[in-house]
Amino acid sequence: MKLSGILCSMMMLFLGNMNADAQDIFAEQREGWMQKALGTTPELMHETVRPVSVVKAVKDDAAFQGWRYEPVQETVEAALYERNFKDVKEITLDFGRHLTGYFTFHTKTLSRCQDAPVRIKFTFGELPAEMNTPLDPWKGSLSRAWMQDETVTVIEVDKDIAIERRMAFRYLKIELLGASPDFDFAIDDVRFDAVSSAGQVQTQLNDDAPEIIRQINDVSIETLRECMQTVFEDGPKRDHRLWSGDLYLQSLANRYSFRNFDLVKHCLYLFAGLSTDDGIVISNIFEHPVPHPQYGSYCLTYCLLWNSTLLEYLKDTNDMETALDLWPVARRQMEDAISYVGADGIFNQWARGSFVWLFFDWRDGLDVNTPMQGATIFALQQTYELAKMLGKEKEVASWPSLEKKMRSAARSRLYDSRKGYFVSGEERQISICSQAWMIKSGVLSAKEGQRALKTVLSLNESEPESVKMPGTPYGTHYLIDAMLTCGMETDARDYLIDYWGGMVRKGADTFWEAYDPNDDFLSPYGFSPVNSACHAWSCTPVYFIHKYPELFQK
Ligand code: RAM
Repeated sequence: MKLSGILCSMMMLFLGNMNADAQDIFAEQREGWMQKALGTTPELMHETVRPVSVVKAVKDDAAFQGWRYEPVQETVEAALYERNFKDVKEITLDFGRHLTGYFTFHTKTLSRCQDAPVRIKFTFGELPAEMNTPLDPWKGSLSRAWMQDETVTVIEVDKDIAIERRMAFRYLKIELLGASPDFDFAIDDVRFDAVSSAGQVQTQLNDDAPEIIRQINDVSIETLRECMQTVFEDGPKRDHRLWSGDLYLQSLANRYSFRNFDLVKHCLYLFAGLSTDDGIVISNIFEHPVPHPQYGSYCLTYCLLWNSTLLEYLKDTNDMETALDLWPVARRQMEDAISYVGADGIFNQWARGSFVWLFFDWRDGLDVNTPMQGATIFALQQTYELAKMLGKEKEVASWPSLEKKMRSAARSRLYDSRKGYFVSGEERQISICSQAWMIKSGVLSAKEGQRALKTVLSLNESEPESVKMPGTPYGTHYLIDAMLTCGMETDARDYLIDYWGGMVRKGADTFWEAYDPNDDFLSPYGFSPVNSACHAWSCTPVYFIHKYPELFQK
């Protein structure tokens, strides 16, 4: 049996264990999908990278999260490789850019003879503050183990030692925890095997593109490159896995950068192969030890974005064979969403009596009822468009009238026509998210959309407490998208430059998972060091900049 066959059988065992009695609606297709997923696993490209400088941490209130690094004069050779590490004790190296991969170092005896092991602590980090904030006692709501500090006991010097765990970082702190008084040694030949499947960028900016746009474009590309591993990962530091909502945005950014559509295909097939017995695409997937979903992570917004990813993939590649093969999965996601829509044409999160996760942004307290009405309408349009491209519209003939009904229900039940914006939930919450998804789904005309966004954004200026703004580049992506959809081109450009450019000005060389210009320490997980500073869903400026060259590149 080939390796892929063995993996496939192991995977079937995993899935089989999940729900032994349920009937698997995709039983006949599943193995074929999984084979196609495994058959499109990309090769990683390797590059050996060495540190470019020694740096010292500076506490600075003006710097992002209060810390920055300054290079010191001495070279890495002089400061580390040629010096007794018992004198060095602690050093921080800058590798010059964000890297993902595997670390190796060498130690050498300088005098006398090793008579005891040596203990060294290595701390890898993406951001200066992450490197300089005490981690313990741990305050985060996610695992402490995401932090990249490792202690190595060197039993034998004069050898290469590799740290097995994959790291994502720019800075590396090395500290001596214990050594013998009876011999001297140095750490030398510190190196990093950087990996990515992205390859070469296939697009270029106009020569006269403004400098800030060039910088934002470059940082977007670096972010995506680092997240392109054997799947489109959400973040190489955290969570190391494939999320379908992130995949949608990555596939758009990929179109205008690496154009690596095989990786999109690989990911689409993984989701299909690992769907539940009743055909639901699970929100996220781990690759190791064998591909498996995060069981139970049912996020309907992400199921629907899988459909949009398939549609975009088809438009990018004309690969009808794949799209036809995966069409039943797309139809199933849509049918599942439709089961939440009441006779009144309103999406009801509790229609089935059990919890369904509807993710739009990590902003605390965001009401998702109205955004979900918009997202469902948008998904109906997108999945119907896919059906038409595949000649399958007869199978879904009832969708256009449902879409119409949902649009008019949205207007009559959720829109405050006097104030000119959408509200959400019993508390009539005002959010960017509600306006963005109602504009994306075409429920508001361009003129109405402009009024809604302008009113809500100006409310945010005068009474910030009354408006839920996105707290991540993910939610902000849909705001820019909505602005462009309803003809607010200049606002979209200014907002993008202000928001993503704000990260660049604060030193980002990859874009961050969470960002609020007014709160450097915002974290969905209760502690900012565990945020991912190179995050897939933040890479979409490259998409906007290239899709609208007249607007962004002049
Ligand atoms: C986090 C990750 C990921 C996102 C989910 C919803 O765990 O940041 O990117 O898609 O949340």
